[in-house]
Amino acid sequence: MSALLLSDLHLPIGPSPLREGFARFLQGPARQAETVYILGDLFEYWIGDDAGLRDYDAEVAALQRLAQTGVRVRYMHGNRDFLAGARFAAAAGLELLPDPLQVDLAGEPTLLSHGDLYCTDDRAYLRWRRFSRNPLVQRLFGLLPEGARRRVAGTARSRSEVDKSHKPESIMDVNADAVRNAFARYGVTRIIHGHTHRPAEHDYHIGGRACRRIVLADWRPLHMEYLVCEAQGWRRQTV
Ligand code: LP5
Ligand code: MN
Repeated sequence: MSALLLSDLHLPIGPSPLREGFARFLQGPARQAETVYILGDLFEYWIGDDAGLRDYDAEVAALQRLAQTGVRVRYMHGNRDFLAGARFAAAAGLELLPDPLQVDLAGEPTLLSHGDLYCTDDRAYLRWRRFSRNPLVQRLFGLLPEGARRRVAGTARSRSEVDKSHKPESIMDVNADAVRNAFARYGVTRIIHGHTHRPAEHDYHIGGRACRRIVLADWRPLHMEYLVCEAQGWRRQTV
């Protein structure tokens, strides 16, 4: 049996080829898998389960239908949808995961992560991450009316796009030492992550072990890709 992994779909609210593609994925290849891992940034942004469950009711229902077929759905937060909570997990029939998560994937010790944790050169982002993941900040944000939360999310999205346009590309990728430290700390031979939107494979030699970092592809209307991991190996597949 196989595990399918995907991330960074950034599904928008409203009609989109990306949402159609995800629906095809859930009704098709996902049903042949043992486990589906969604490694963050499934949604454009998530401002709370109250709004999110309405904004993405079709995806939540389709995930629940997939879970009811016996496929295990496991979900890791990204930097856009870290507010997806217990109500979302219950409605979608999925399990929320810590980041990172060590798993045995088709017989290989593997570390799964959204990937932003390894972007340690991006100090401004790490400051934002610390602030936005602060439980008190999240609790205060959750007390705002939905409209105010949407405005804050819109401001954060706009500010992010502006800030990214001024940053050197290099600092928005993972830091090599952070990656090497993760391989050594967890004793895995494979890391799979998203976030950077730089799909590729990177080979390392750490502690006498051949290691590989596989970066998942962000979804574009003309290229909607997921990873298949099975006993025979791994491959990239498109919907
Ligand atoms: O997201 P992306 O791919 O464009 O860029 C990311 C980093 N940016 C972010 C910010 C998100 O896009 C914001 C949307 C999430 C909304 C969730 C709800 C709001 C919760 C509020 C508090 C609980 O993650 C970007 C990285 C890039 O990846 C590459 O790694 O560089 O990081 C930045 O650009 C950091 C910016 O410098 C700061 C951006 C946020 C500024 C917030 C101002 C709004 C005031 C909020 C007050 C509550
Ligand atoms: Mn991301």
